[in-house]
Amino acid sequence: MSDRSYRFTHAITRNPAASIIAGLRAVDTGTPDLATMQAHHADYIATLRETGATVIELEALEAYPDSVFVEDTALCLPSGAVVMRPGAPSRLGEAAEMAPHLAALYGDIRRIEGADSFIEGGDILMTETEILVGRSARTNAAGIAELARLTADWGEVVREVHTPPGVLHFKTDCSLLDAETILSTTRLSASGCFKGYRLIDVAEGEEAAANTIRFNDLVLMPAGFPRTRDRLVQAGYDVREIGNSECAKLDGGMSCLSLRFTPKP
Ligand code: CIR
Repeated sequence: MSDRSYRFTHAITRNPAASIIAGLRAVDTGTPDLATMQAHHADYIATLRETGATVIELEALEAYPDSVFVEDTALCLPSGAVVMRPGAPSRLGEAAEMAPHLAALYGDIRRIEGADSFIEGGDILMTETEILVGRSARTNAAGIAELARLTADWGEVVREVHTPPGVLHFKTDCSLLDAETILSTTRLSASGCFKGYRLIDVAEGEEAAANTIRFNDLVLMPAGFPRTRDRLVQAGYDVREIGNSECAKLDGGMSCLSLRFTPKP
């Protein structure tokens, strides 16, 4: 069995900028505190490194308040990387900033280029057998179709699904835990999009715990969701809780903070 969807040699992160206080958010629940966010971010990076992976830390980009959320800028696959075209106008330029860093590690870089195509990495869940992409306010049918075209000769199968209404990204509500298992909110799994996978539901009232990452032998999850943590521990996962209070004010979580991949030069 392959394990391309959760075993990686590398990750890329970007340090939070002071401009993070101007980051996008659906609901204003307070101004993020930069020092606390930096401390959480350092803990996140140390945990990724604990698995033996190489973590490339990029410098902060003041011009892009949301640039700490690097996941949205690209999709890294075993055969190559695809540079995204974010649907948030203030984030479009972040993808171009990421491209050279990926080009240094991958021999084959492709780009979503259609003027009407929008797609963000947060809407994409790679599993062992397919790439699920949720349509959302940031990701449209044209973006998904372009991704499918660009990756077909790499043997990738793209399946279009739906992000629940009012939810920022598809992966705000789900994460891959291993080759067969997905952690999901019930509002998302109720759509039937995970038929054939083993499902673990987040505890009721802990929907914000759905955005975790399986990275090598660890599962990184946001701190503060004890019932969901217990379910994951009971299921046998090696769980690490990371503070996420500041990123949560900007609708960000564990997956948003890194690109995870094994380069193919
Ligand atoms: C945004 O609204 O774009 C950022 N404030 C949060 C992005 C979170 N990214 C992700 O879920 N992949």
